[in-house]
Amino acid sequence: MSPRSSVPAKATGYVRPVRRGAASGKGLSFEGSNEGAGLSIGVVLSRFNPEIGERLLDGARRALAEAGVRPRDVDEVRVPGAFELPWTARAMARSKRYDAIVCLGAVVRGGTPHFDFVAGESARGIARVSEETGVPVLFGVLTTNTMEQAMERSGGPMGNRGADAALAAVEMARLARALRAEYGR
Ligand code: INI
Repeated sequence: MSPRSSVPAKATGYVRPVRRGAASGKGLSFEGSNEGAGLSIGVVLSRFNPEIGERLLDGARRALAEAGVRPRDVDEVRVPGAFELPWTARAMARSKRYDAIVCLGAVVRGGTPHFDFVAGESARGIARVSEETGVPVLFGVLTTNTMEQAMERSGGPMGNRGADAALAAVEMARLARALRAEYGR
């Protein structure tokens, strides 16, 4: 038996979906992979803070391509702000066209409580859509105190959260397929 792997999916090298154990259901182990070929991915981008959003989108596109997702299998939708991400992700999830959906945006704290409402509702709404529709919906929304922090996390020294969310979408899409194959819909 091959050793149990806890290695997360990475952009380099593919981690195959694993299913181990007896048909009795005991000892089964599942993990997604970063094999994007054949997956259909939806991307929703908040246009607010566009300079950050475009960097997140670039990262997501690149990560999906590196994972083997064909550009023609990636649909992109742009919305005014992060508050509109859940509604749009729900519409896309209900279409049943996508294995996973990636939400991208940047909510940067200003001097008012507006930040908390937008960031909180966006995060809660995205989680709810994922739970209710059964389609993995990934949270690639930066919530930062400053624009500088957002720049650092959108292709700067702290990486690119758009790319991270896209890669997580591929992994979750693969996991969802593996779990459906095992448990049914
Ligand atoms: N939307 C964002 O995506 N990021 C923000 O930082 C932001 N701020 O700070 O206000 C923001 N607001 C707009 C909001 O998402 C809605 O588009 C708007 O309230 C209309 O519903």
